[in-house]
Amino acid sequence: QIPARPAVSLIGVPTDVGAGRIGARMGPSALRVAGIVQAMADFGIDVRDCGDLHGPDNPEQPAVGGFRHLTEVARWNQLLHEATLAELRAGRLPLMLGGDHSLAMGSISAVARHCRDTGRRLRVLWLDAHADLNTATLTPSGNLHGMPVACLCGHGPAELTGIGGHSPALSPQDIRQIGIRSVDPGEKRFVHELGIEVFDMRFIDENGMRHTMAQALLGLDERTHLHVSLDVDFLDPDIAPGVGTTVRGGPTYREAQLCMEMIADTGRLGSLDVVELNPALDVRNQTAELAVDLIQSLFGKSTLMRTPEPPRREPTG
Ligand code: 6HN
Ligand code: MN
Ligand code: MN
Ligand code: MN
Repeated sequence: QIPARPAVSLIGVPTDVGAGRIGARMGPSALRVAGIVQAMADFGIDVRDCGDLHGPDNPEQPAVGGFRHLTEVARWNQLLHEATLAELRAGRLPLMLGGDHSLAMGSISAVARHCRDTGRRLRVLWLDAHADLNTATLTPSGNLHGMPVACLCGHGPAELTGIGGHSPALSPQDIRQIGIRSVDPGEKRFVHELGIEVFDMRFIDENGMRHTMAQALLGLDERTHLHVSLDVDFLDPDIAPGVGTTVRGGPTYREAQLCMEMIADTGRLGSLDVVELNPALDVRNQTAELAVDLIQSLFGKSTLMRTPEPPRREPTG
């Protein structure tokens, strides 16, 4: 079965108001410089670049009440929620060019809303070194890019949990986290309490990426909308240095490719965040280029003929 190719809309979200260090605001540009538009168009995807959203600047202030830049993060996410929803309603697959990972609150709340409106089931694959499940009391940093999963599950300030008018946007059961290897002490307890299914690096080491992805993708059907939230720090820092929060011991290039290919094979990909790329920390844009390479696999690029064109002939004899 060859999955159909959806039309894709790129939404640039040039912000780092949720991050601990600045630079991810340049992520959308670096991905465009790495050729993301052409890379998708080259193998037959109808791709449209919607340009960048325009939100508040980074005030670079300390945390207040456990959060840094709450007002700014909320504003960016309102804008992104509307932009994501508009593309979904137009029948297109939104691809968020981040930007720090706090933007997943806006994108995923819109995806969840669209799923409710259209009777679809949602599955979120959270590819990350971190669980991003902190709250105001658990966070060691106040940085909101460490909190999107908590906010989406209804644990956070109303400005963030209520984006799109429905809280919680997401049930912990809809989430699978893959590649996790850095979780703060209080956050660890909260992962357990919410019962989120986590495939951490030890699980991947012991079982391999193939078995890991088979487990994470269990139970999808034709009504499932699959959202992938790809934090670039998921990848091993040896291959992806252009990130603010690198953690050693991540998936290798081959493991990451297999992960993307197995997602592509489901044919259920409906939306995607690519976040936390920080070009100021990158080396000759290699992390952006790697991200584009992996995105191609996620959209069905494969070494052999698994793509719709040229038309396949039935084997004879
Ligand atoms: N990310 N757990 C740390 C914190 O500050 O909450 C790091 C979070 C990183 C978030 O990479 O998207
Ligand atoms: Mn502009
Ligand atoms: Mn991370
Ligand atoms: Mn993250």
